[in-house]
Formats: sequence, structure tokens, C-alpha cells
Amino acid sequence: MTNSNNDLSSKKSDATDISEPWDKDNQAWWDWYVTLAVNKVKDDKIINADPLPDIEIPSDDQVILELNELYNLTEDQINFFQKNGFIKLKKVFSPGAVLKLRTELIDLLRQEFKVDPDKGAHERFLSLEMIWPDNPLLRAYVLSPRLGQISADLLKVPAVRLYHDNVLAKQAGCGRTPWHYDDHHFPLDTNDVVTAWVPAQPTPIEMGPLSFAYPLSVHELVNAVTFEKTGTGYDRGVSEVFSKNNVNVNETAFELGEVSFHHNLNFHTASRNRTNRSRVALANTYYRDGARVINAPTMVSGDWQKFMPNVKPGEIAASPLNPICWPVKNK
Ligand SMILES: O=C(O)CCC(=O)C(=O)O
Repeated sequence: MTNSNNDLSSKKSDATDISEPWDKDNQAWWDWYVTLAVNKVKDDKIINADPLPDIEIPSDDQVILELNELYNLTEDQINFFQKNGFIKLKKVFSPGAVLKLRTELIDLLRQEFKVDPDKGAHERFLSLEMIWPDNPLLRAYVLSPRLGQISADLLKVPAVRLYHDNVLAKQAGCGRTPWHYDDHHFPLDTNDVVTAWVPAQPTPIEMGPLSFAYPLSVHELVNAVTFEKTGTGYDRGVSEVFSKNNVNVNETAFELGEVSFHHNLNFHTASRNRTNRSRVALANTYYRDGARVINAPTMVSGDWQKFMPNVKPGEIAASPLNPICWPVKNK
């Protein structure tokens, strides 16, 4: 597939001109991005999340072995993804592997932001990215043959590369993630792009699980909604069109070990986190080997050069930080 979009900059006014590249870091990008979401007055109380299960945590070696094992998808699951642009798969990771991931992610967030992401209602959307190059444990989760193979099978492509890892922590009380599709964000000239969203705890509805509009083609309904770089107009516009057209939205809890995969044309959102625990997720994006960077990345592409150092617009997207995650090279 060739890329249908990335043309958000075609209609220009002060509020809608996004042609300038993003000149801050990714945390600044998320701080800006969540301001684009409509949020109701926060009159609903923060509730206590259930305690995390008390289970044995595997060793690093056990996790690496687990993540090397493949996950067989059925034809029906691949067809579901191709039609709807997302799929939620149970038991992609063992409960122990997920809780080990959570401990590691919370430690990383604590070091970076000097706050305990699970203490107090900081109401911020914290993010970290490109952790895997310097962290062998995270590398096992991010470059995992299991996630790579599922991604390649869902996209029906022979090989996938990593675009980036993204640690996302929606703290207690933090509001909605605005409606969007990732084609706006990834400056790639292909639609063979998928994000594995790995929640690092059981994620009930009250915590704001990632939610998906379907089928995939509903993105066409909102082509005419113009992106605005301030205010909540775009989020509101998409929401109104979806309501008017009775678009289906899958907003369901994630059990421990369940992972969702969404296509870059799938519209998704997430509700406010109404629990006292940070909703931590690891979101890894994979794309078809051979894809190029588009000619004109925009501010919505964020700090993309960090993910593909020395790759210029128009060039093949294959820096050393974009390894092939599937198929696995024989050593
Ligand atoms: O975690 C969220 O709320 C948003 C994540 C997202 O949009 C993505 O991973 O594509």
C-alpha cells in the first residue's frame, strides 16, 4: 500500500498550518498533544485500582526465551485485522513477563521524571522513547521476534523494521487521548505500519484502555475534518462525525498479557484514567521493510529524526536504529 495521507498541511491558516517540523522533545510533544482532547469537567472521582496480582516474576533469561517463541495467528484473526485495522490478542505475554515489564518501566519513568508515577494525581501523560538501545531487558520486549512476527503476519508483509519504542504512562486523573490515526504521526510512505500496544498491568475501562473505531475504512469519513494545532476542534470534529455515522468503537478492558495491534489508518482514542494507578503501556511501532521517509514530515511527526538518525526525507527508512524484527536473522 502507498501512503494516502500525511497531507495534513494542505489547508493552511495559522491554526491549521503544521508544516513546520517539531523543534522540541517528545515529552513536550505529548504535553501538547493531550491538550487537543475534549475533556468533560472532572466530576468523576478517582477510584482505587485492584492490587496487582502477586505472582512469580520470571528471570531476564526466561523472558527472553518467552519472547522468542512465536504466536500462531489464525486466518480469521488476520482477516479481522485487515478489515478492522486493529485486533486485541490475549496471552501474548505471560502475566509474569508483563509485571516484570511494569517494574522496569516504572523505574525508568521514576529516574527520568523524578516522580513516582503511581503516587498522587499528577494528571500528566509521561513518555519515554528509544529506551531499547541502552537497556537489554527492554530490547527483549521491543525487538521481540514474537511481536515482530505477529506484526508482519497481520500486515501480510515478509519483513518488518522497528520505527520506535514508546513508554506511555497516563497518570491518575490524566484526561483523554484525542481521536487520531497514526498516519498523521509517522512520516513513512507506506500504510504497512502497525503499533503493538502492550499494557503493563490489567487495564480496566476506568483506567482508559486504548479504544478503536472500526472498520478500518472509517478514516475516510473524517478526511474532511481539518487538523487544528490548538484547541479541541479536531477531536470534537472526529467524534461528531463518528457519532453521526454510528461508527462502532471497541472500548474494552485488557487482561494481563493481552496486547492490541493497530494499523496506521485505524482511528483510536483512550479515555481519562480514573484510577489511582498509572496506566503504563509500551507501544512499539513496526513497518514494512523497504519503506521510505516521506518528502515533507510535519510537526505532527514529532521528533522522528531521533528514531531514524541520518535518514533524510525521501530516503529508505533503515538506520541502525530500525532493525529488522522479523524474520529473525540466523546467527
Ligand atoms: O496510550 C495512549 O493513550 C495513546 C497511544 C497511541 O495513540 C498509540 O500508541 O498509537
